[in-house]
Amino acid sequence: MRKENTVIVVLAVLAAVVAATWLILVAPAYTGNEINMPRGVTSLSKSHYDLHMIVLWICVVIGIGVFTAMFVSIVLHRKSRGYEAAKFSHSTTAEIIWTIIPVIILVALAVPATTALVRMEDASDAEMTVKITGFQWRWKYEYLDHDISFISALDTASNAARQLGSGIDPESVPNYLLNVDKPLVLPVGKKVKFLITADDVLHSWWVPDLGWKRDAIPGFINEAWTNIETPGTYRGQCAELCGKDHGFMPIVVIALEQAEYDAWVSNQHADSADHQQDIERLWTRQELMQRGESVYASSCATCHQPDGQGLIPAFPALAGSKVATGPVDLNIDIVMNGRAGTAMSAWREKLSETDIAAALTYTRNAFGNATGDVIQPITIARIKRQATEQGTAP
Ligand SMILES: [Cu+2]
Repeated sequence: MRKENTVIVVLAVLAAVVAATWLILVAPAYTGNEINMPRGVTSLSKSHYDLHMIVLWICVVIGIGVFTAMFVSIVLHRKSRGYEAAKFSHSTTAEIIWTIIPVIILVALAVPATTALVRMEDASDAEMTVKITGFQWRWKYEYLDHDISFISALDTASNAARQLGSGIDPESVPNYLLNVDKPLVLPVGKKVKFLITADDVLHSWWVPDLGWKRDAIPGFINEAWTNIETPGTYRGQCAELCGKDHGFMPIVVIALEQAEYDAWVSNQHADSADHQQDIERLWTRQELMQRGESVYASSCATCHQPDGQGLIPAFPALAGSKVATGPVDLNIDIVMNGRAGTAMSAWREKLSETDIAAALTYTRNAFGNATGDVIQPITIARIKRQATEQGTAP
């Protein structure tokens, strides 16, 4: 090769290497946006990251090789320099080489990839289990070993800012749309098994720092596991288009050291004793109206609208509605079990007994509805228990 040609080849290879390295390693530092996948905080996420980097660098090397060969051929062997196109139609040697080399690369990559997949699926020997249920549009977490269960929904600040015409600048809300009222709390250094399902439509539980996502499918239980190595707060969201508020069901995981986690568990048990007392005591109408107003704002107003006028025809008005001013039993049934064929979903598992009672009392006495009814949490608890005992609970 002439000296001038060698220089062109070397320059082309150098340019390709610099471009690839800049894109992968340097650009994110300038743009402030990580364009690569996160390394995460679990052994799974780290092994996925390493696997991803190996594949990426192999692709980079292949890309540099192919593009260098292509551009060098185009530049050096161009027609204006007197080159004539070759006339051969095929080359058995070349075909064997370009089949065998990719096969070797693919087989070599399949080994670590399969190992990672097998490890991901192995939830055996877990030290604790959390059942995750997706609802439109919130998550329910049940700690099967601790008798703790709660619903986790979009935080109030994000929820207020997302409403059309709220006048709140989303930029002013910390972790806008990535924050919840009650995060999933887990201990670090423990293998935690997840049983993931859904109660209405398909959802998908996804926290990038844990290194995987898993579909939540009604009538089906998917398994996954994690073992978080670093304490911290990790955010994610539902990753399956699940209806109109799909973008508003974030996930927050807080990983605590074992001692702090144990303290959190005791706190939860104390809270649940309080909840039980809340259900059993008799509430005044004013207390229920007050609580009902905030339950309505966070859970009902998106569809039925803050003024109770609804969005006809999909979401009927509650102001003056036959249901909200008619027989109490029917109203309770619709709120708890939903209404087939309409957008009204069942709230029995999505809200506590106290919140359902408060929301019902509120909607039957607000927006000009003046039934004077007071629905006690204990009534809702009794109906729920009866449905479970009779096996009529959906
Ligand atoms: Cu979802």
